[in-house]
Amino acid sequence: MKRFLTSLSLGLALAAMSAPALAHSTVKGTVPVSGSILPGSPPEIVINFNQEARLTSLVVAEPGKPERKLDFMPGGASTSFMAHDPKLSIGRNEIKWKALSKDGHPIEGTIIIVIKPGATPTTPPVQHEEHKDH
Ligand SMILES: [Cu+2]
Repeated sequence: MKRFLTSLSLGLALAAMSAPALAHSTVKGTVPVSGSILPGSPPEIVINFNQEARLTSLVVAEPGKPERKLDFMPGGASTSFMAHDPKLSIGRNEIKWKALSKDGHPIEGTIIIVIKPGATPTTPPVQHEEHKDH
């Protein structure tokens, strides 16, 4: 009986877990984390999704400059996208991304990264990760 109840609750747990899979893909995390203050432009920007998505646009708005497109990879569906050497400017950079969720809905978000020469790298305590500029 105990064994039956255990497998029943496991089944219910799995059913509960599979339900959100039909919802939008959401961002699981970015590197650097939005709100980071860094002494220089990071070597790359990584956006991780909880499930497959298709990144459709990645632009950066820098202080006093027109919006600039960033190249990213891969071009198809993935759970992780990377923009190599984004060459962020000193000041407040708004990295705006747009993607197509696995369920076909458009999703978007913004990552704020502040570049401040001489600053000690500061990341908000949203995520726990190893990240340092070399
Ligand atoms: Cu959706």
